[in-house]
Amino acid sequence: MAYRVDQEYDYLFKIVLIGDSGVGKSNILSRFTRNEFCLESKSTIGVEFATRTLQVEGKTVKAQIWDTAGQERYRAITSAYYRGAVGALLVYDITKRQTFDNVLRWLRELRDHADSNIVIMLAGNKADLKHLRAVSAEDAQRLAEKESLSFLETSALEAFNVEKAFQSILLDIYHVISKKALAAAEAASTPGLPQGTPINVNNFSGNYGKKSCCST
Ligand SMILES: Nc1nc2c(ncn2[C@@H]2O[C@H](COP(=O)(O)OP(=O)(O)O)[C@@H](O)[C@H]2O)c(=O)[nH]1
Ligand SMILES: [Mg+2]
Repeated sequence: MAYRVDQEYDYLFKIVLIGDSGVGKSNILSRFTRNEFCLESKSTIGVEFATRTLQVEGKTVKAQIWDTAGQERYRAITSAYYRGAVGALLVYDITKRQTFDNVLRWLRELRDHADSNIVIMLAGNKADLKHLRAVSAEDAQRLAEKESLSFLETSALEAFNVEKAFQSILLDIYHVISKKALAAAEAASTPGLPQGTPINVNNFSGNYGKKSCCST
């Protein structure tokens, strides 16, 4: 979803949160949109999405961030969740190796269901739990480079890099959108079709209905 409207905001961008259950997706969302954190483990905070409006390169951008209601536990995220998404924050827990190993599965899911131009950021959450670290930042960085993702470690608890992660996704989306808009404007300003060599149609008059290449 990347509508351009006139009043409260210039752009509305849909971003989806994905990753294994328990990695901190709902708390990343509540930290970013309400500056709240909840230590209790709740499977869902009960919102479908939350929004926050901010400035990106002088434009007012409304980020509409979608959270799973715990469906990731049953591998039952529907394609509606991904529909129209222009960005994704793929979260794992730096203290749980399995959640990092599953990143590739989540990428496959994104490639199957989301737009091919979607901007993806990998986030290693719970960076405050350094003594329990099970995934090095180097391993994650290497994976991110291989898969062409951006990467940050975050802590929803300490409000570390959460803002930066979303700012970075929104900026990348904005660049993708403006590049597309520019290409469309250029195409629209080019009058007619590209010039070619004139051909004399009479030379082809006997060829209608005939195959132009070798079979039979
Ligand atoms: N230490 C720490 N705990 C976190 C952090 N983010 C989330 N949690 C905790 O991890 C658990 C799961 O978080 P939640 O947001 O529900 O994860 P979700 O299933 O991915 O939505 C909760 O107990 C949170 O309090 C973090 O950055 N640091
Ligand atoms: Mg959740």
